[in-house]
Amino acid sequence: MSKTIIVSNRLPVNVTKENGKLHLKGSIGGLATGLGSIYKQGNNLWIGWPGLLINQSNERINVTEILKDENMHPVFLAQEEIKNYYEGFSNETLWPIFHYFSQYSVYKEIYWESYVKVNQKFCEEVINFVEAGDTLWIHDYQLLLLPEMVRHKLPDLSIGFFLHIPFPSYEMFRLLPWRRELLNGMLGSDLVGFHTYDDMRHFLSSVSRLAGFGYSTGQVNMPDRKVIVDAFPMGIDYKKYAEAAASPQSIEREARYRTSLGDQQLVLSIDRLDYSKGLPQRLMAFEKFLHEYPEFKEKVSLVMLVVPSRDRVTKYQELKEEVDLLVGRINGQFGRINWTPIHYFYRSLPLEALSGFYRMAHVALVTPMRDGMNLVCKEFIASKLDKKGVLILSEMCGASKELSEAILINPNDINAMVQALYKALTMPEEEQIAHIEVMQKSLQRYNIHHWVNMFMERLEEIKTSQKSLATKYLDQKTIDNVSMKMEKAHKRLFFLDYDGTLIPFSDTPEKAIPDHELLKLLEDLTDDQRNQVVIISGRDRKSLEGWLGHLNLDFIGEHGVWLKERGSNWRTLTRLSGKWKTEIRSVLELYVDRTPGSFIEEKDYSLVWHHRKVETGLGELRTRELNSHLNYLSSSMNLQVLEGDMVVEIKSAQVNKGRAAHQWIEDFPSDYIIAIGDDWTDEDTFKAMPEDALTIKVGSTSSVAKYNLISPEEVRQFLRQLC
Ligand code: GDG
Repeated sequence: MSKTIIVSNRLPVNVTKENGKLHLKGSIGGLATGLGSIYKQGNNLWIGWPGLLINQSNERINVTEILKDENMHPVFLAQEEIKNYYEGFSNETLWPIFHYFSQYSVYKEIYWESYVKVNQKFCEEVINFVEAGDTLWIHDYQLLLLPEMVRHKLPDLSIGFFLHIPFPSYEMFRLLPWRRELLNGMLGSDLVGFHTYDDMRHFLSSVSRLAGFGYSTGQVNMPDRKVIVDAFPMGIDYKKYAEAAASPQSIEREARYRTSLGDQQLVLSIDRLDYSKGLPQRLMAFEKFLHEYPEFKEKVSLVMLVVPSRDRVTKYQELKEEVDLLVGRINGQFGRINWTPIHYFYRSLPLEALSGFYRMAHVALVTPMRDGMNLVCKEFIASKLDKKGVLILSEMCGASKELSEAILINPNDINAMVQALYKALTMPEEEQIAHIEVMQKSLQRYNIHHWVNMFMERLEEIKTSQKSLATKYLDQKTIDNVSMKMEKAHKRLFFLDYDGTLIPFSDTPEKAIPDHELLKLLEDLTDDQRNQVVIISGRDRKSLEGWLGHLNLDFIGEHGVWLKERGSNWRTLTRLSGKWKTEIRSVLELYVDRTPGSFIEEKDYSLVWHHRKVETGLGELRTRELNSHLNYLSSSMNLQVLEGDMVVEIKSAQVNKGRAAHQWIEDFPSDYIIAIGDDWTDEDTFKAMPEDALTIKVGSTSSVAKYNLISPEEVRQFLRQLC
């Protein structure tokens, strides 16, 4: 039976050591709850670091045994790996860049080397457990290289990846010395998920600019497969927080806090200690608020819970000092015997305490500078059983895209935060209820279970479509079959497209010169007198003849305008006029002027605008403009506008490859036909083929062709076998 394996840096439990004895403590995190429905079932598994340095082999065996009963498997890290891979590359290199704090990012070769090594270590553990048909779901920035490493070993495995932190814009991401390796690592997945559309957009932009793979509608086109990229905003375990808020323990906690605090209004702030959370700015805003609205003195307090985190990293130690100083300054400045403006806790609290705070707070002040999603704000909303309360939320966190009923602020704008605090603390109850109600409905629906289901279903969908593609994949059995048919045929006809079929694409059209291997292959293929090989291409006559004219080939050039049998001259099927070119060329010139790097290629009966070397994004933009520009002109002039791979081609509507191929078949009867092409212009060729012809699409997109091969290399291998 196939299984699902979850992989993350940390396991959803904490292994602790007290008085020399090992203990297991379940994690309360949302991810653990959400994925609990998966990893706890059957022989499913969660692989990760248990969060503790364990060196002794007997202890390692012990931990492995304990975890086995919980469907978990540990990856043990050495001290130096914790330092360089985890604290180093993950938290001092990736974390700051991904949260737009590039000035804090440290680029050290030793960190990188350890990151690669530990990802490999994870890969080995995964490989030990994974079997054909399994599904792998990898989590977060500590394991960006893992998808590709596993893919390398198990090419057919279904691999999903989810990034919990923001994916930065290209301008940030490109700063990383190992940017390409990281992207390629992620692209080992079948599905890459982010919290928001913006993260997804940024990722795709980096992929196209740095890794050189094109994309369309959330799909990266790799040479051998497709990678789906999508947004899956993570939800919380809504029921758990609503139930916790209703529990006697939380109610009792609230009552206890209330007695100590009196009837002040409470503003709540809960985060891990992290510079991405905007703690100093938040404190400054509260300070300014007390200055500007002195009537709130003694009437409002800020409860600030800061959970210790990464305290061995210098930047975090500095931040801790800054927060301590600010809290001290504000309390010293405004505090009275009977009133403390800020109640500051630097520790972690149990869920019922957290829930008591959520219940009691009038306002939640969630103002990160950057945050992938932020779950605290969602938990606050779910805990508001009476629907009274106000959420002030930073625009810079993923949750702001869903919770538009909150008061949204820019965390760099201290004045906006001051005004937001005033608005929140004076908001009429009906308005509070109306806002909370809308947000609760949405959070109830888009909860953690929904998130898990959406991701897994999408991954399953991709797997199914890959399978159906695999059934069209030209496998060895079919090739043997084809060879037998070929053997019986006295006359065989080949229609072979050139660019993207026999040769990979290159920067400029003139660089796609046939290499020695290809020339030899075509020579061998045509050596057999029974084979007639027609190169059917959009290329002009001159290029085709110049590159391949010395071989025993036939040609259909310019998408079917020109035909040439071996030993004869070029001929056309119809009398065509090229008069239209003057007018269209002047339109294209305009686009060349406006688009550096683009150029026009002129063929006898068509014009092509190339934008392969144009800045990413600009080429696509100009293509859309050009298309709408040509729309009107082309219909009145009976022209066809073809959008190809980084090109727009304009040609007479009277010609296409299908028409020419059809004519060829009539003129040269044969017993067996093979047609291979990659482009959508080749679809016309496929359609023109008789029922018993073998049609092959190069690439993994849908086609009327009967079979698929993935790349020009595979086409060559196939033809070589036929030779
Ligand atoms: C990543 C991304 C993304 C906090 N203090 C205590 C405590 N917590 C719990 C909260 C909440 C969780 O920790 C914090 O969740 P966040 O979403 O804010 O952040 P992370 O989990 O650090 O980080 C983030 C998330 O992944 C999910 O994809 O949202 O953007 O950075 O659940 O309640 N829980 C208890 N005591 C505490 O003192 N019990």
